[in-house]
This record gives sequence, structure tokens and C-alpha cells, in this order.
Amino acid sequence: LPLFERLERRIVDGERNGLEADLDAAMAEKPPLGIINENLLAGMKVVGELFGSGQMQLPFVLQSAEVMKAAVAYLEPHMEKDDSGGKGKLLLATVKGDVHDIGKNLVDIIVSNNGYDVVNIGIKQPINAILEAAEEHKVDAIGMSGLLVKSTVIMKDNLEEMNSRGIAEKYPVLLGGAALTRSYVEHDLDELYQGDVRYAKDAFEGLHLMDRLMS
Ligand code: B1M
Repeated sequence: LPLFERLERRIVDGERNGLEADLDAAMAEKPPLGIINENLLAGMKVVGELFGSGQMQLPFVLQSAEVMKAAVAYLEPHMEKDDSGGKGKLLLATVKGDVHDIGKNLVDIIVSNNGYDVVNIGIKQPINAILEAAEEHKVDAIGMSGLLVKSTVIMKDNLEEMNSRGIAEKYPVLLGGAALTRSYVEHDLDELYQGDVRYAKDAFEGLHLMDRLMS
């Protein structure tokens, strides 16, 4: 297979052997973010489709996810960056009950490579842990990620909890993840949350939202 198709195939097949050599060759052709967005994510999309239609079993999905993570970790040091920090601070968490973190970690990379400080507290984070970390690190905004349909409900509960604690004005919230829709966030949740809540389709929209919030 040609290089870029082979890279996509590696994600689908969970094939790690020779990954670095292919990534080196790919970086001679385009920047690391182009490889992630155009080739690696295309592979993950296929994985999602195969899994969703019952043609791929969970252990293989996990292997694909591991190759994806290894590839992103290999590319990350080669990305252009302004990692001076200081533009503002974003807390990132995957919500309670949800283990998916590839998207959240991409947001971390893109936002922190563009001059922000990111406090990434990981997966399966209940609202108490999110708010404690937000206080401790004095963040400017809270970003929640979740890929499961049930995570969209958890996000709603989290916003309600923030309303009832009287801290909605203090924390703008960014929400992202495959099960969300723009209209759910920008209509339903926006109506409910007493602060500012925005939807980010991808990591770049997350960055643009931070730019807007902090300007
Ligand atoms: Co899961 N899984 N999974 N899974 N998995 C999905 C989400 C699913 C849609 C697959 C399917 O059926 N087609 C489905 C959910 C169905 C639903 O809820 N209706 C599903 C399921 C069912 C499950 C389990 C329940 C399976 C089981 O156990 N029977 C289980 C759940 C466990 C749990 O969470 N409690 C499970 C487990 C797993 C693995 C562990 C094997 C693995 C995750 C590994 C990991 O993350 N460390 C996994 C994977 C890999 C997937 C798919 C195939 C790929 C997800 C991914 O990494 N995509 C996924 C299929 C899909 O999403 N269509 C699927 C690439 C990633 C870059 O995209 O995270 O969407 P994404 O991030 C995007 C944007 O959404 C956005 O930016 C990124 C791009 O720039 N974004 C943000 C995300 N967060 C953001 C936050 C922001 C801003 C933007 O600001 C805060």
C-alpha cells in the first residue's frame, strides 16, 4: 500500500510494527497535524464504523486506540508550538463513566501548543473532582469530553450542579465528543446553564473558543 493508506490501515489493523518508520516518512511529506487529521483519524473513523456494525470486536478496537496513541505521542514533539503558556488556563476531563480519551488528549496537545496552560485530569472524572481541580489550579475555563450517549446526560447534570453551586458565571464550559451535537449544546444546554457553554466539533474549534474567551 502507498504510505498514507498504509498509515490509515495501521490504525484499523492495530499494527504497530514499523509505525515510527512510516511516520518519519510521512513527516517528510506533510506536517504532523496533517498526518493526524487526514490519515490517522480516517483510520479511527473506520474502526468506529466496523465496531458499530459488529464487524470488529472490542479488544481490536483497543489495539487500534493504542496504535493511535503511540502515533500521536511520536508526532507530538515534532509539532510547531508556542508552549510558553500564559494565555489562559483550561481544565480538561473526560466525564464520569467514560474512558475515551484520544480526542481529549488531542485537544490538550493543540491547546497547549498554542500558548495555553492545560490541566488534564484524565478519564472517568466525577463533577466533584473536576470542580476541585478547577479551584485548585484557578483555571479560566472547564473542558469536558465524552463519547458515549450517556455522557451527554452526565454533561447536562454537571452543568446543573454548577448552576446549583452558584459557580456557572465563574467557569465558561467547552464541551466536545462524538455523541454531542451542536444544537444540543448551543440550544438545550445553553438555555439551562447560567454561564457560558460552547460546543467544539474538534480540537481546533476548542482552541478558537479559548482564543475568543480569553481575548
Ligand atoms: Co468506544 N465507543 N466504547 N472505545 N469507541 C465509541 C464512542 C462508539 C461510538 C463506537 C460504536 O459503537 N460505533 C460507542 C458509543 C455508543 C454510544 O454511546 N451510543 C462506543 C462504545 C459502545 C464503547 C463501550 C461501551 C464498548 C463496550 O465496552 N462494550 C466501551 C465504553 C467504556 C466506557 O467508556 N465506560 C468502549 C471502549 C472503547 C475502547 C477502550 C476500546 C476505545 C477507547 C480507547 C481510549 O480512548 N483510550 C474505544 C474507541 C477507540 C472508540 C471509537 C472507535 C473511536 C473513538 C476515538 O478515539 N476517536 C468510537 C467510535 C466513534 O467515536 N465514532 C467508540 C478518535 C478521536 C480523536 O475522536 O474522541 O470524537 P473524538 O474527538 C474528536 C472530537 O469529538 C473532538 O475533538 C476530537 C477531534 O479533534 N473532541 C473535543 C473530543 N473531546 C473534546 C473536548 C473538547 C473539544 C473537542 O473540549 C473540551
